[in-house]
Amino acid sequence: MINVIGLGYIGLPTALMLASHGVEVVGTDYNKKLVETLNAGKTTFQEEGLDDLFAEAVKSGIRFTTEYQSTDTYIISVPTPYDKFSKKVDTEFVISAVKSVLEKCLPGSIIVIESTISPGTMDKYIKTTVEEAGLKVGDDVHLVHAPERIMSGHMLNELLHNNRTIGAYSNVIGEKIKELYMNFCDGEIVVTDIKTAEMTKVVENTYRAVNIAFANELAKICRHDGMDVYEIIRICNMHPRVNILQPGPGVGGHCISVDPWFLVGDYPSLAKVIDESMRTNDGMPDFVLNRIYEIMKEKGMTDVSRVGLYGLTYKENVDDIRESPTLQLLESQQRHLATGLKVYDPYIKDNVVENQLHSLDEFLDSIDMIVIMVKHDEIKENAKKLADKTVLDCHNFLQIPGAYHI
Ligand code: SAJ
Repeated sequence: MINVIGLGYIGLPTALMLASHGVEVVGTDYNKKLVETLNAGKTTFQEEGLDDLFAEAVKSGIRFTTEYQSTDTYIISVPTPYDKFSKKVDTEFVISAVKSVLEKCLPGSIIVIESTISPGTMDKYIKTTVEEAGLKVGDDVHLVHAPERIMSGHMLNELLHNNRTIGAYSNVIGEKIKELYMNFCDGEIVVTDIKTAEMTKVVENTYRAVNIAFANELAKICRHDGMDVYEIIRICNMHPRVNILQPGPGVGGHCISVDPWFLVGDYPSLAKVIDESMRTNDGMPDFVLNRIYEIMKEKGMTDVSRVGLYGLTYKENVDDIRESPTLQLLESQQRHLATGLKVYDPYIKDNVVENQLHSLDEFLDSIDMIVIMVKHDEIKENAKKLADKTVLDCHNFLQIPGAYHI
C-alpha cells in the first residue's frame, strides 16, 4: 500500500492517478476539513477531469484519513515555501511529515519526497532527520526525490505523459520507484542521484522565470521609448534560434515565483541573473499599478473605484490564486494606503479581497476602465461588452483597437 502524505494540488491528483491504475492507496492530510470534504465525495479544487478521476479512484478503493499509515512506501507532497528573509527553502512541513512517517513505517520503507526542495536539502535536513530518529538511511529507510512537473489546468494529461526525474541514493531503489510511477506515467523516467534531481527541478522553474523576466524587461524598455514590444518579440521569434516569452503583469503560482529564490538564498554571491530576474518579475504588479495611474491621468479619470481588475488567479482558466499578480498588485496598493479598485474573477466565488464583485455584468457596469490581469476565456468571449471601456490589456490578448498595454 502507498501512503500519500499531503493531498493538495500535487498529492491529490497523484494519489487518485495511482489508485485508478490499480495501486492500493491511502491519502493522508493533517487538514481535517479537507479529509472530510474528500470523504464526503467532493474534490477540493477545480481541475479538468479531476472529478471523474476522483470517482474512479474511489471505486478502486482509495481512502482518505488524517492518520499516517503503517506501510512500506510513502509519497510526501507537502508545500515547501521559501523564507521571505533568507530566501532559502522552508523545509518545516516536509521534515514534520518525515518525522510522522518514521513513527509508523515498516523496516526497509521507501520515503519519496515529491515536494520541491533545493539542492542539498535531502542530505542536510531529511537524511539527518532520519538519523536523529536512530535509523540508518539505505538500510532501515530509503530516501527518494521524485519532483513533479505538472501544471494547473493540464494536470492529469501531464501526469500521464510528462517525462519525470527520480533521484535516489541507490539505483535499485530508484528503479523500484520508477516502476511505481510507470503504473500511470508513459513519459520517459530518468533515474539519477538525489542532488541532480533536486537541482533539475529548481533549474527548470528558474529557466522559465529568467525568460519571463527578460520579456518583462523588454516591455519596460519598449514602454520607456514608445516601441511596440509585442511586434518586436514577434519579429525576433522569426529568427530560427530565438524564442522570447511574453511579458505580463507578474508571475504567480507556487513554483516559478518561488523555487528560483531557493538558489538565490543558497548561492547569494553566484545567482546574480536569477536574483535580478526574480526582482524584475516581482516588480511587474507595481509597474501595472503605475500604468493604471498614467492612463487614468491621460483620460482625466480621478475615481479609482471606476477601475476594475479582471482576474484574481495566477493564470488563465484555473481557480488557483496562490501568489497571483492581482493579489500582489492589491497588496502594493494597500501599502500606499490606497484602496478602491474593483475586482472580479469568474473562477473565484468566495470573497477573498475587498471590492470583489461576482458577476461579469455587474463588474462591467461599475467601471469605466478594465485591467486584464488574467487571460480567462470568459473575457475573450465577452470582448464585445468592452466597447465603451478604457482597456489596459496586460497580456495583449484581446486585440481590441485602442487598448493600452503594459
Ligand atoms: N507567464 C508570463 N509570461 C509567459 C509565461 C508565463 O508572464 O510567457 C506567467 C503566467 O501568467 C503565470 C506564471 O508565469 O503567472 C507561471 O505560469 P506557468 O503556466 O508558466 O507555470 P506554472 O507555475 O503553472 O507551472 C510551472 C511549470 N514549470 C515550467 O514550465 C518550467 C510546471 O511544469 C511545473 O510543474 C510547475 O511550475 C511546478 O510545480 O514547479
